[in-house]
Amino acid sequence: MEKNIKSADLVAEEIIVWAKEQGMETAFDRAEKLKPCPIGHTGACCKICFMGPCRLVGPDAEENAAGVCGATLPVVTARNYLRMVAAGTAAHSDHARDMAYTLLEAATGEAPDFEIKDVEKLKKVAGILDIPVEDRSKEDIAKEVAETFIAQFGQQKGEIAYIKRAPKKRQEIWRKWGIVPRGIDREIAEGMHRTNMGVDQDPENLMMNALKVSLADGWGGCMFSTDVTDILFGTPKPQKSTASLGVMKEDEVNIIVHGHEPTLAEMIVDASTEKEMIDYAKSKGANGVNLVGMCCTANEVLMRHGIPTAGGFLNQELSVMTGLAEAIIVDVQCIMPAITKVAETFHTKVITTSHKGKMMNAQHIQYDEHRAKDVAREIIKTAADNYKNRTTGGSRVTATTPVVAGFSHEYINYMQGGSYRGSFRPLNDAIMAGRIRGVVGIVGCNNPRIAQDSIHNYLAVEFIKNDVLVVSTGCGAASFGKAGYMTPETAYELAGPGLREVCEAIGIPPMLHLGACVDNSRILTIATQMVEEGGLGDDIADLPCVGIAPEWMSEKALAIGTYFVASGVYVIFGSESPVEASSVVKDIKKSLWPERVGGKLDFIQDPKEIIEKTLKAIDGKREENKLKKYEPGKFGAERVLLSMADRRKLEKAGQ
Ligand code: NFS
Repeated sequence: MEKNIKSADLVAEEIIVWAKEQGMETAFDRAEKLKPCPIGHTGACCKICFMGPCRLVGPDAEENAAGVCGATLPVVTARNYLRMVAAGTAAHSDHARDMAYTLLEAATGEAPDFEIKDVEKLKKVAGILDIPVEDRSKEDIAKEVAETFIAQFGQQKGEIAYIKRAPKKRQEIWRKWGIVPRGIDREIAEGMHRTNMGVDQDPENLMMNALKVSLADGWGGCMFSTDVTDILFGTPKPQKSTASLGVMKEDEVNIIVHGHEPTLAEMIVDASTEKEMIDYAKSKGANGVNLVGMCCTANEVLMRHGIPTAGGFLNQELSVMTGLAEAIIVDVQCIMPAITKVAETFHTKVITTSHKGKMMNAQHIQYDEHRAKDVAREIIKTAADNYKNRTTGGSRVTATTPVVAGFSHEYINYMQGGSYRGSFRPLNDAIMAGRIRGVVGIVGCNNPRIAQDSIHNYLAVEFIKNDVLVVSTGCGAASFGKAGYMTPETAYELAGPGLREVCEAIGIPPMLHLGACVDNSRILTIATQMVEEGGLGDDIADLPCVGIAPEWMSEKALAIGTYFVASGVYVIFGSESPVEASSVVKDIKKSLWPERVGGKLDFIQDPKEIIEKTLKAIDGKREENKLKKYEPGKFGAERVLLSMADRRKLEKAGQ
C-alpha cells in the first residue's frame, strides 16, 4: 500500500495536493486536526440523559465505573452500539418507505412521471408477498405490493414478510432466539426505547436486540428498497461507463447527483437527454448537459443507465474543487456539511431537494413526486444558468477509468447459463471444485482517517489473486471502479488461475458491482440462492463467504454489518472497535453471537490480518462442508457448466 498519501484514488490525490497548494481545507485535513475523542470512540461515553455526559474510564472501569445513574460500562457500550444500529436501520428504511410511496403513487397515477418498468420483477415480488397477479393490471398489482410494503413499517405483531426469503434453517435460528423483527418502525422505536435512560440494563439483552433491529434493515428496509427500485426503474444489467473525478466535462453543464434516493436522479437522467434541456444548455454557451453521480445515487444511476461516477463519500468536496461543477444536487444521507463551504470558493450551486435534508447557504428546490420531471427540468436549467459563472479556477482533473457495473442477483443468475439454464449451479460447482476458493463482500464507506480506497483496493487485489470472488456495493464499489478493477480484463491481469477461468468463461470482472448500500440485500439473496442450489450446506452460515467493511464510518455500515452477522456471516470491519471499552460487550460479539446465530463481528485494523482471518474462515468453511481442499491451479472437474451426471459425481466426491 502506498504511504504518505491521503488517497489511493490518484485523481482524488491530485486534487488534494492542489487544494493544499491553494490553502483549501478538506475532510482529510480536518481528520488530522481533530482526533477522535478516545472515550466516545471506544463506546465509554454515555450521553443519553442530562445528568451526564458520563465518561466511564479508568483502569478498572469495566468493574467499577458507573454513570450518575449507576449504568456500568458494559451497559453504556452496548446501548451505544444498539443506538448506532437503530439509526442506520432508520436511514435505510426511511429511504425504503419513500420508494414504496413512489411505487404507490406511480400505480395510482398520482406520480405521472413514474412508470412500472420491470413487470417481471413486480410479479416475482408479488409472488413472495402472496399477492395474486392473474388477470390483474400491473398498476393494480403494484398498488397492492406498495401498500403491503408500507404496512410492513408499522406492523406491530408477527414477522416481517421477507423473513421467509431466508433459508429455512436460518429462519428457525431467528425464531429460537426471538429476533425475528415484527415491523420495521416498531423495532427501531423499541431499540431507541430500550436505550433510553433506565430501561434495558443487560448488555446481552441489548446486543441481541441489536441483531433483531438490524434484521429489520437487511431483510426489511434494504431489501424492500432494492425491489421497489428495480420495479420502478428496471433491474440492473451490466453497463459500461467511466469512473473518477475526471468524468466532468470542460465544455458541458456538469450536474452532480449526490445522495441516496434514486427517484429524482432518475428524472434528471431522463430530462437531461431532452432536446429542450440540451438546447437550453447550448443557449447558455455549453455544448450539452453532463450528468455524473456521487455516492450511492451514483451507484443507482450507474447500474441502470451507465451514468459515469465521480466516486464515493470522500470525493464530494473534491468534486466542487474541480471548478467544473455547475450544481451538486443532494437529497439525504452522507452529504458533508462542508460542501457548501467549499462551494463558496467556486461557482458551484449546492441544491438541496428534500425537506428532510436542508443546508445553510444552499439553494433549496423541493422535490415533489407529483411533478417530478418538472422539478428535474428546473434543476437542469438552474445549473445551466450557472455555466456562465464558471471561471478558469479549479483543479481541472481529466483522467478516467473504464468500469462495468450492474450485477443484480437476477443478472448473476442469468449470466450462469442464459434464460433457460440460468442458475447458481456453476458458481456453486466452481466453489466445490476449488476453482473459486470463496466469496467476499467488500463494502462500505471511506473514512478520511485512512488513505481513501487504500485498504479496499489492497484487499480486493489480494483476494482475487487468491481465487476469491469479490462482490461489492456502496463506496467500496466506487473504489474498485475508480481503480479500474471492474473490467473483465482485470481477471486476466490479476486474478488467480481458477477465478480467471470462471471470469473468462462468463466474461465478467472478478470484482462485481452490485449497487448501492441498500443493495447489500442482493448479497443476502445471492447467499440464499447459493444455499438453495445445494452442495454448500443448508444455511448462509455454511457458505465460504466473508463480509468486510474496511474503511467504514457510517451508522448505516454498522447496521449492515450487524445484519450480516445475524444472517450467519463472519464480518470484519476495519478500524478500532466502537465497543473496545468493554470486554463484556466484546465477548458478546466474539462468543455469544457466534454461538447463537453463527455470525461474528471483528474489528481489525491491519489489512494483512484481515486477509489472513478471511482466508482462514473461508478454508474453514470449505473443510466443514467437506469440499475439495483449495489448492491454487488444481481444480476438481474441468468445466464451468456441468451436466446432472457430472454434478452428482462431483457431489459424491465431495462427500
Ligand atoms: Ni453506504 Fe451510500 Fe458511502 Fe458509506 Fe455513505 S454513500 S449508503 S454509508 S459513505 S458506503
